[in-house]
This record gives sequence, C-alpha cells and structure tokens, in this order.
Amino acid sequence: MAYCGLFVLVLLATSNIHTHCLDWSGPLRDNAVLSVCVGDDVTLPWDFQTAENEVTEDIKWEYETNSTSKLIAFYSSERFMPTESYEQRVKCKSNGSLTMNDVTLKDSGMYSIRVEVQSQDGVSRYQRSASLQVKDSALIEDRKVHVQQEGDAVWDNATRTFTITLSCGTFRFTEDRPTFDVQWTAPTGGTLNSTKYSNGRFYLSLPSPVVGGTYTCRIPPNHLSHTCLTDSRHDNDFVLVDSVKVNVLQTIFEQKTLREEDEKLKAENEKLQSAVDKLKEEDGKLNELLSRITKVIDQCPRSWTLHGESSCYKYISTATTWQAAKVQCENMGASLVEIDSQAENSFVFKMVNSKGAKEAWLGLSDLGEEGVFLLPSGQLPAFTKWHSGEPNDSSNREDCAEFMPGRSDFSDRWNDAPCGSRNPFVCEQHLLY
Ligand SMILES: [Ca+2]
Ligand SMILES: [Ca+2]
Ligand SMILES: [Ca+2]
Repeated sequence: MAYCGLFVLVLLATSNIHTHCLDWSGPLRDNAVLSVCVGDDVTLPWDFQTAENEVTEDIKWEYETNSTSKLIAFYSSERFMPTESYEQRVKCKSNGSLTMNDVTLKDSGMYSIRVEVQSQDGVSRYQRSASLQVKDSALIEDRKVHVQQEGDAVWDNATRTFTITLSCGTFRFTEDRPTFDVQWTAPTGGTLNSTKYSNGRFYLSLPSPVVGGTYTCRIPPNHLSHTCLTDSRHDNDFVLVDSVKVNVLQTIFEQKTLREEDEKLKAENEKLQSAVDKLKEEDGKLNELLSRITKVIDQCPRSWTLHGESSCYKYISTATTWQAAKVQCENMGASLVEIDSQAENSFVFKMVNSKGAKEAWLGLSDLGEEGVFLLPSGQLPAFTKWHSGEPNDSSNREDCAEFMPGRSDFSDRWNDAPCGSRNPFVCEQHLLY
C-alpha cells in the first residue's frame, strides 16, 4: 500500500496520470459507518478497478465482531461465491460490492474486503472496512404509528370511575419486550405514560373525568427506531376523544349507578323493617312472659290483699291518729293508702266497710298548706272523691281525709276530719317490679 501510494505521487509529479494501482471507485470511504434498519437490504459498495498491470488473484469478504471472524464470500476461479450460511442473502453487485438482504440485529458489526492482486512487482494486498449499525425497526409493515380508541368507554361500578382506553401501535420489537415507551400527549399539552403494553400495542387509560380532545402518540425522537420510519411525518398519530359524547355517557352511567344504589338501599330498608317487626313481635312475647312470671313471683305478703296489678293492702283496725297511722304504714315499708282511681277507691271502701269501720283514714291531708291536699308522697292527687260540701275544714281544724262508712249518705265519698281523731286505716304497699 505505502509503496503504491508513493508510486502514484511520483506519477502525479511527472504529470503522467494513469492508474497503475487498484482504485476504489465506490462512494464509501474506509471505516465508514452504515446505518440501516432491521429488514433493510444493505449494499457494501466496495467497487474497485484494478490497474492495467494488475490481475485479481483473490478476494475475501469477512464479517468480524470482537470475538469471531466469519467468511461471507470469496473469489474462486474468477467467480464470486457466497459461503453456505450467506448464500440466500448475499449477492455480488459489481466488482467488489455486494448486497445483503433482510438484515437483522445480529448483522451489526465490522465488514471488510481483502483484495490480493498480482503485478510484475509482485503481490499487493488491499483492504477496506465498514461498520454496519442495524437499528431496531420497531414498526410493522407500513412503518407508521397508529392510534385508536379501544371500543366504548367503560364504567366501573365498584370504583365509580369511567375509563376510556387508547392504544398506539402496532409495534413488532425484535426482542419480545418493548425497548422504549411511546410518548403520549394530552389535549392540554401535558405528557402521559402508557399504562400497559400488550401484543405490540401501548395502552393509555384515561380515567374520569375524561378530558376530550386530541391525544397524540409518538416514538421517542432520540430512539434509534425513529430514523427507521418510512417518513418522519408519520412518526406520530392522533385520535380525537369526543368530550361531549364522553360527558353524556358519564352522566348516563352515573345515573344508572345511582338508580341501582337507590334500589339496593330500598331493599335493605325493607329487610331492616321486617327485622324490626320481628323484634317487636318477640318483644311482645317477652312482655307477656314477663307479666306471667311477675304474677307468679311478686305476691303480696301474708295478710296483705292484692288489688290491681301493683299494690297490696292491709287494714289496721286499731284506732289511731292520722299522723301515727302514716308512720305505722311507713314502718311496714308501705304508705297510708293513696287513692289513684275509682277502682281503687271502690276496693278500699269495700275493705273498710266490710270490717265494720265507721271512719277510716286516707293518705291525703292539707297539713302543709290549708286547702292544698297532698298525698303522703308530697304529690298532688290524680284522683279525688270528696262528698259535696267537703272538704269544709270545719271549725278550721279539719286537715285529714277519711272514708265515713258509718254515714250512709257519704257512701264511698270523702270527708276532711281533725287529724287528731283516732280511726282505723289502710296501708298500701307497692309491688316492686
Ligand atoms: Ca293507691
Ligand atoms: Ca283543712
Ligand atoms: Ca269535713
């Protein structure tokens, strides 16, 4: 080589411009880098002309990586011969140049041609090399990005969200996994990330509220595949999401959900109501049972008489002043009888009348304030049955109420009498329950 270069210089200097040396006529400079995409055909344009005094003895085309060196083709008996592993893909294009069809990522590496020529000066060897960089062409046949909306909007009852899914593709990566993520642009100008990748398509979920407008998908510009697009104008595509349609759908779905929830609530309400009814029924049964139990358990003490559901009565025949009678009842855990109803009045009157009492004390007096009759408990009576003209506080000294069975005109009606008089009386004891 150095000898030949020097020879050319010498020839140029003597103005004798004639090729006495192998000439690389192809456009490719030595150690050039060739960029191609997966699936492309590539030409290694090492076209050369031998000088008049040179005869091609041998040509070898080789592929090299860091670890291996492989013969692609060779020159034998003035014929071009691809090696077995390349014979389907490699063709001689012209003298020295060759083409390789349908390149794959595995074809990346260093390619070289070694030429051996014979002249009268002996054997000369020439070499050219090129680096082949195969880019991952991620796209399908038409090498264009396609964006579309995936079916209708989907409403999720559980989360009450409304989703529209867009997809961008279809990609075919030489490895199974995507080597990049596409770039999505929202109508607002913001960028969005794909939520899923499947079978060559990137998916973008738009959650509610969905913003209507144009969504764009593109391959990242810095990715190698970007230059493998057939036309850079097709490096992105867009889809229009109709905001009016989305809003109408959203409203319809929300109303449907509300209706369903309403019906669910109604059903639950009915269930609760029937549970309440059942409880009421059981409560009634329990009350009935309780009153039966009470009747069995809560009986009046011996020598006391039950009347109504809640009181026991005892007639004390010993004539006593009203106040002493009151204390005596209290000492028995009872009170001087308090008449609360006509039924009780009749019962107590019959009791004292049957014992032959002429008069009998009742638990009612105006000792505290003249004219204001109170029960021993201090309460105003809920029921009274004074005889007409009574209470008359005769001689200003009548402050305690009594029955007067001895006076037939009084019947079961009441009179006020001097508290110091001595009368039989009735004590009333309330049953505890
Ligand atoms: Ca009473
Ligand atoms: Ca009085
Ligand atoms: Ca009186």
